[in-house]
Amino acid sequence: MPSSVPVAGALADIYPLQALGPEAARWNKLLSRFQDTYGRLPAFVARSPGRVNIIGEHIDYSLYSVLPMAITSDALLAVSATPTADDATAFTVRLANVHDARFPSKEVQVPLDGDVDIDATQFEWTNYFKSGLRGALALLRRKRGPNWRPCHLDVLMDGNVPVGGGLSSSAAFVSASALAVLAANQETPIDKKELTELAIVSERAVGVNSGGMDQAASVFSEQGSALFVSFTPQLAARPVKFPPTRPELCFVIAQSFVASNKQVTGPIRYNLRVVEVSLAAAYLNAVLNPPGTELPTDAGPLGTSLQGFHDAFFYHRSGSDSAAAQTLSKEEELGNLVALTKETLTQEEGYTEEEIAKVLNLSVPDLEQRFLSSFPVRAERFKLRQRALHVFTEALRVVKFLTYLERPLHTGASDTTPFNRELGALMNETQDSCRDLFECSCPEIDHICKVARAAGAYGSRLTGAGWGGCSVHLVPADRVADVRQALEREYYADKELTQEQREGAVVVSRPAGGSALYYVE
Ligand code: NG1
Ligand code: MG
Repeated sequence: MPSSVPVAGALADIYPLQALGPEAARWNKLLSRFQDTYGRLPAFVARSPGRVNIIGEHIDYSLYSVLPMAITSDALLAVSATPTADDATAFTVRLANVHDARFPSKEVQVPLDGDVDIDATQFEWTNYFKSGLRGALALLRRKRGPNWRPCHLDVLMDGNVPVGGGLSSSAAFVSASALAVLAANQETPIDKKELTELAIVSERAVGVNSGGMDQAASVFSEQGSALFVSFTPQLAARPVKFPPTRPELCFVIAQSFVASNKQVTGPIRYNLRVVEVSLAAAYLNAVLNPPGTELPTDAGPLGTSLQGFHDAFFYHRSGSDSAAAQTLSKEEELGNLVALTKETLTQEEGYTEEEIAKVLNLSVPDLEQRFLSSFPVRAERFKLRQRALHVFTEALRVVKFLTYLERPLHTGASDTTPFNRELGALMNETQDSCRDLFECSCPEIDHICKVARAAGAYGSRLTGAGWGGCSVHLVPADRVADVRQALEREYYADKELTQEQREGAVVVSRPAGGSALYYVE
């Protein structure tokens, strides 16, 4: 797959646009609003999509592989750039949004030799742009040295990924922003891996200790394919096609309209889970690896990951007796880790800081400094057993899912129902594990999954961070209408929704393309 962000079409040649099909009206509005706001057409539009995760939930920040796909909803940023004057001490970014009633305009000043100011305690739409800007600036300054002068930017945004809906509007926006700043400063061609890594680190500036799945899906995806993303030994992504099945498979995305804002709930939900799995990795390492085995500390949001423990356990324990294990398959390795976790982390009720510190041979203040200081978290006990069991079993399900997809056995079969059901069963197991072990579902999502399965979905589960947001369903094409009707009847009917919400509540999604640049002039 090409390694740099594609540059698509010269929009000026066809403006007003007709070629973008149903999206043409939206793009035309973006360009004409830009002209009204800033007095000229933009130079280009940067686009990055949202994503739905098919399988591999809450394991990216433990550095296990995941299988998301980009959706057609996206963040569009129309941009024009002007050079800064020789005597300027700052550059300016004017930020406007097509949906200005909800997202008011703002002007940001950045000192030429200073940092972008982001207040992560405030939920402010421009923070996402600023975080992409900050990351892109750091990269450009590294590459171009201290005398380089960033351009002034005029930006108009239009995003149609639902905010707080589990389809990763944030990663779409941050990736598009970083892409826009790089392109405006002529840093082309833009390497996809560089852009993704930059967007991952940038998004952490908005207060979430996130993994890298969403940014990778947004940047790397190719139309018509899901994306297999791995994080070790380094970030890599490859497209995976679904084989032709009979009946044909569809991905149905259903909103719960339960919003879970990570900026607000991070300390007891998302960021806490990141801490719990990192503590579990350190704990398993201390108990199961020979004394002195150090986990790699440069990977994952907190530097200590279950994948790091996994590799140390099988491949490079100190005083190595691990060579024998190298004959195991990934599935066997993960199966062994599930069994070892059950034997080692026996406390269903969780572990206190004191209990963990003792095993890690650290003082409580040192434990807090190392694991609990990057973002605030609140917990009496850390559920290491359940969280580690979720991660290892989920990593195993991803391996199985990919193996099924790539096994050519069923191709040409007149009825692939058994194959379809196997994929669905893995998704259902993910949902059970998210609900019971990772505790990131919610009653509404559990209910939606039950309704969809009863109406014909092979597999139904939450997608994304959970605690609300979106669900994804693997449905045979001839049952999509049944699933939609059942959800309308048994979930949406008694909800107060706007017309727009009602129309967008259930959509059939096809795998869309990733980040791209569209030049206007
Ligand atoms: P969403 O659904 O975008 O909030 C989050 C993380 C992912 C991943 C999933 C759970 C961000 C930007 N993304 O997704 O990295 O950990 O949850 O699998 O925080
Ligand atoms: Mg997000």
